[in-house]
Amino acid sequence: PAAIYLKDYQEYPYSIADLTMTFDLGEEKTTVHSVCRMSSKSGSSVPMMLNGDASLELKGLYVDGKPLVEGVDYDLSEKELLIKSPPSGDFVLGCITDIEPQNNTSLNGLYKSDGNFCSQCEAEGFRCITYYPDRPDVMTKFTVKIVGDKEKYPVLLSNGNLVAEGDLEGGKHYAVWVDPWKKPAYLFALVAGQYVALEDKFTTKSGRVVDLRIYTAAHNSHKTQHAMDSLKHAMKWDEDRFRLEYDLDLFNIVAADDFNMGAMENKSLNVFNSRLVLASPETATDFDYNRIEGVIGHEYFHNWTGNRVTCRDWFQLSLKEGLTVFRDQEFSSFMNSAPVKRIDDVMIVRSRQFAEDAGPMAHPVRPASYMKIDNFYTLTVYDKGAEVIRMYHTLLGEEGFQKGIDLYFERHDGQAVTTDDFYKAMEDANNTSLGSFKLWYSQAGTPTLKVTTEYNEGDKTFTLNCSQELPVTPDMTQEKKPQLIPIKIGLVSPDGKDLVLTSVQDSTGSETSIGNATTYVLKMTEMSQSFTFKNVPVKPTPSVLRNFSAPVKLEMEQSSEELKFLLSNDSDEFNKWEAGQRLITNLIFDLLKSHQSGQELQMDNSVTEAFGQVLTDDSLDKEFRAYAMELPSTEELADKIPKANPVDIHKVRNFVLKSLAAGLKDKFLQIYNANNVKGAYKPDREGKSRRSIRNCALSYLGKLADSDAEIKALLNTSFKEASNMTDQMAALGAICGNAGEDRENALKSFYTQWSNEPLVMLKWLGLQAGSNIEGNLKVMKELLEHPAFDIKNPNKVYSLVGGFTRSAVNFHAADGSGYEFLADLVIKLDKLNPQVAARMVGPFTKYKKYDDARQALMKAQLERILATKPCENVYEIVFKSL
Ligand code: BAL
Ligand code: ZN
Repeated sequence: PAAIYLKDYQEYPYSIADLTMTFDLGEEKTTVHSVCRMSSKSGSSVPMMLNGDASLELKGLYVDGKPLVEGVDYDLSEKELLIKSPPSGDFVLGCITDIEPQNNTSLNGLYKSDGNFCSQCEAEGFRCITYYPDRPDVMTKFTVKIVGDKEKYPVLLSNGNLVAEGDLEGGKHYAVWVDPWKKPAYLFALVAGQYVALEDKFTTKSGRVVDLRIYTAAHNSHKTQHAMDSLKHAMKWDEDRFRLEYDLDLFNIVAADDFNMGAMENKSLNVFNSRLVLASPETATDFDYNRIEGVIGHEYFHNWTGNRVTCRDWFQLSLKEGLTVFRDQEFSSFMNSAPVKRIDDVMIVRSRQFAEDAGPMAHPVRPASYMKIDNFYTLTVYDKGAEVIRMYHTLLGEEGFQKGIDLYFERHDGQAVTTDDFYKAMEDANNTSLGSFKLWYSQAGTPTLKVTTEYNEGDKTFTLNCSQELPVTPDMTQEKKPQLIPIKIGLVSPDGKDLVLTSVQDSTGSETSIGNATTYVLKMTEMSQSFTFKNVPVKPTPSVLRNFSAPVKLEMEQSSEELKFLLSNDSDEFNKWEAGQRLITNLIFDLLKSHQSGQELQMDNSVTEAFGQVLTDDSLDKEFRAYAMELPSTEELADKIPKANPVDIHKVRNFVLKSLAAGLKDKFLQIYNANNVKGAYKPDREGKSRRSIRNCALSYLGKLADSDAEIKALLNTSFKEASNMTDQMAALGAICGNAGEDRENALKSFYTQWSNEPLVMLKWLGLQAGSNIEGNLKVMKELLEHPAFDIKNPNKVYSLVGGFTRSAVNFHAADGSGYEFLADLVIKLDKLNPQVAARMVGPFTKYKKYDDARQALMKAQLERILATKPCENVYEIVFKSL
């Protein structure tokens, strides 16, 4: 496949006044008749290219009622249809295609899930339905008529408003939907099948009454209340924080069991992967409840950031995704603990996005080229993109940021635009120049920010010497320019309080008066730059990059004493947590050296003591304390060192976990007991915080179960008595850390209890797949054949196969058996579902991070996959990796 380049963008030469589609849904074939009223933008006839997948069967093509002849009027190839000389004025283009949704295992375009029809068109699924200019800058008003069997498909849904419905001969019925808002094809949706709806209403601040409906299969109808509550909270929050109101009288959500993505923001008809919409206390964890709230918000927020203003081309994907992720993060922070949410988001960026940025698929937030856009729904476009939006916010403040947002909508409502347009709106609204900030969009790779500090006792000044290093990435050979990095900083005095900052001078000589704040944002614009704070009465401990003010790797020497000091005193909760992370990371790397040189491991008791203090500090939120006790993942640790041996890292990390568990056993027991409250489950903050620290304690205690009968008994009781899925999974996870009879029994009993709940089975599969018990590959092979697994269902693949790749011990087994297992599955998936197969190749792309032996083994599997001539999605990733 050939690469597509941003620099080659050209406007589509035709505009479409409206599109009328009729879907005749059938069991053998579905017929799609589309009629576009079109006109040439230039007033002259130029060839017209329509996208169309090879799976389409073209049954008719006509212009102004006159059939077109292949070879004469148009040429048809694998991926496109070219009409050679369309009329130069207004005309009507009609197209009839037959498709087979029932055989569509790619879940792209129109397909069937659990007997129902369902669609997914982002990014390029519409071309699997009909021939059409399937690109986001071609926008039009859709009218959709759906005809189907009334008994099999009683519910017929599409975008916009239902304007007509009725019965037809032969047991059929129809519905006609009109969407008054123009939209690109990727936002089209169609759903037809057997559903029941939870109904509610929301009145917008200007008085519009919106009907809200969440559709599910009847047996899941009791699991939609949380999604409905989340939707209403999101609608209200968007009005309060962004002043954005919903613009139709109807908002529908449908849950689909087979879905490649998490969810999709089709105009007024969001389709959700059922795992991100269905929840009950018995079957969903606090984590699930939070995810559902965040994703419901995310898709709803797209109505403005994505639908009302969309992307000009797919290179601009982060225009809508980065911004909408930022919005959903802010929503979740508002609904829950803001510091914990920030920590959560940073953990994802650091453990996964940084790795992507350092690998063969590294690309800027606005990529310059791609082969398959499906491969660019990445952590970089989404999560680094959200960090870029957050930096605007940090630099401009809430008020300045909102002014920029207002101007963006004022200028671009109803348009398909670029990240440059967004940038310009932010600058213009604030009457400022953001200079080299724009480079965050076009330069890939994670900058390293190096900081050294000096305190001058005589002058009472404190200086930070900063330098940034921008790594070479495969996408860009020329030297990178310095990016504007906002560095949020505080100086903590020896008494633990933040010092008041009065003024700062940077190395270019300019001095800024700060006005007595205790936190300040330095704007670093050069490769090297120093900043000197004046009137600093005592030598402070610097707290740098507060709230993770830029997505960079901070390199700054701070002693264990300084880190312990920040862990107990930093007023910035993110940096308080961060101090603990740095402290424990340093310890793990010291121990790793000992381990690799054959020495016995020895825990640093002062670290245990420092963690014990945070754990028991009642002035802190319980959930925050649980997060502070969490160690950096093996993945994140591996990312920090060259030629990493993941199995060694896992062993050392596990040693530290066990040592903390042993050293703090009494405290963990006391916390577990104090928070082991019986009573009805509520997904509120108080309940979530309590369960969070209870289950953190349980998880640590689980590390002692193999040698402590009392703890073993506690785990089993905890599992048996659990009255909600959060506690049940926590107990099962703790029990499953150790091989043996208890583990076997608990897994069996869990399966018996939940085998009829596919979403709970995902947890059962994922837990076993991620196990670090040696030799678990045998279990994986059995699970592949287990009735709870189905290779055609993306969720099951993500749980089982994705889960396995997170097992340091088994995926990275020294004999390469884990790698071979993954490659076998990728080859199988490649024939069924290219998008899912491409996601599963991901772990191989990081092979250069590992030791030589593992590199060779992983590379051999990549070569093996390539030799099977995989689909374009898989090909792009494998080819770029090699
Ligand atoms: N637009 C694809 C799914 C999402 O990011 O909302
Ligand atoms: Zn999105």
